[in-house]
Amino acid sequence: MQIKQYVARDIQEALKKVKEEMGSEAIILSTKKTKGSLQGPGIYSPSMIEVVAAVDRPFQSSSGFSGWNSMAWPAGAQKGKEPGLPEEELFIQKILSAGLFPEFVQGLAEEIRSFEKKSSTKNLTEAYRGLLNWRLMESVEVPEPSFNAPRIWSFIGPTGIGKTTTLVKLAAHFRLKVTDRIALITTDTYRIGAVEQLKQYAQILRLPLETAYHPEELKQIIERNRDQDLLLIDTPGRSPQIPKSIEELRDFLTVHPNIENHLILSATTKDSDLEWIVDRFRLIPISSYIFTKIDETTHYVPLFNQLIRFKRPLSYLTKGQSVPEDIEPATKPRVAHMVLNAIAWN
Ligand SMILES: Nc1nc2c(ncn2[C@@H]2O[C@H](COP(=O)(O)OP(=O)(O)O)[C@@H](O)[C@H]2O)c(=O)[nH]1
Ligand SMILES: [Mg+2]
Repeated sequence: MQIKQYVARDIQEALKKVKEEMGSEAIILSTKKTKGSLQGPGIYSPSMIEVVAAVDRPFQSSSGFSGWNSMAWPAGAQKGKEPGLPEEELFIQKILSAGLFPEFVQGLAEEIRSFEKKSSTKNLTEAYRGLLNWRLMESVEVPEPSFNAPRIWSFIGPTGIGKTTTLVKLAAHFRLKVTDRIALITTDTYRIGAVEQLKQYAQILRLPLETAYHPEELKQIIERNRDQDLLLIDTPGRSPQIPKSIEELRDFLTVHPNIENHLILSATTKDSDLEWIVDRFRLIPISSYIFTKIDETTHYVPLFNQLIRFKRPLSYLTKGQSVPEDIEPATKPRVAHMVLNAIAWN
């Protein structure tokens, strides 16, 4: 087994170095954050991340076998005690390869390494999985169940991710179960047929639909409908590539202080794009996330990572095209279960 210590500005950069030099089968033995310090007048050395990684074969190191931290060497993996890696390291390796947000894994790895092994703990992996489940649940925020009228909800995100369908599912749900004082509003006047699509649903649900072409019009519509319990605002898909289009949307959605903007993320969106979408849409005040199309994949880790990167409650999950049934309120156990099931345990 070969071991090496890597020092980098952040965990992503450290893991990239490990992967480049040791390959993707490398395992992380320890991670540590060093404190930033003042090195002299005006010279500040920022805090760094130290990662000690190991791989079960020789590798070509560009900088040699530089001072690794002997404290990081897990007992069961010491020379002469090979071949098996300790159960905790195997577990950590699995959650790392699942792509969970590095800072989340880092905290969990520290906890797992210091996990007190009691004689009553028969199955360590199960115990670690329980701990992971617990930490996943803790990381997910869900909205408080309250219905203080009037609620004004908007649905925002790129095109084709399920904004209109989600709005209609919620309109139908609340219309059937809670109140008929609901009004639909659309600002999606860009796409041919978008208003028509919503008009048909509004007719079926016997709900009023109003169209706002300008922010000022939206403000007036909201004022006019202040006696309703729920106002649902559909918006056009905005491209994260065109910041101006998101700014235009912000002009609409800041006309009233009570508008709660739901950022919709689709489970079918590529990992790197999700990150970028969230970063761009943060220009608008986001109250909560909604995850759509969870029926089309089981690759949920990237979605979960967004909950950790930009902390906001997750309000709903949608799981198909049927209105109104393919929607459910998000719960902590449900999300933890989705992520646990998305990890390749074997
Ligand atoms: N499989 C699946 N399809 C969905 C879901 N939500 C929406 N869709 C479909 O995705 C497509 C785009 O939906 P739409 O609501 O028009 O997206 P918008 O452009 O964001 O308003 C439609 O064909 C919907 O039926 C979902 O949860 N699962
Ligand atoms: Mg739409």
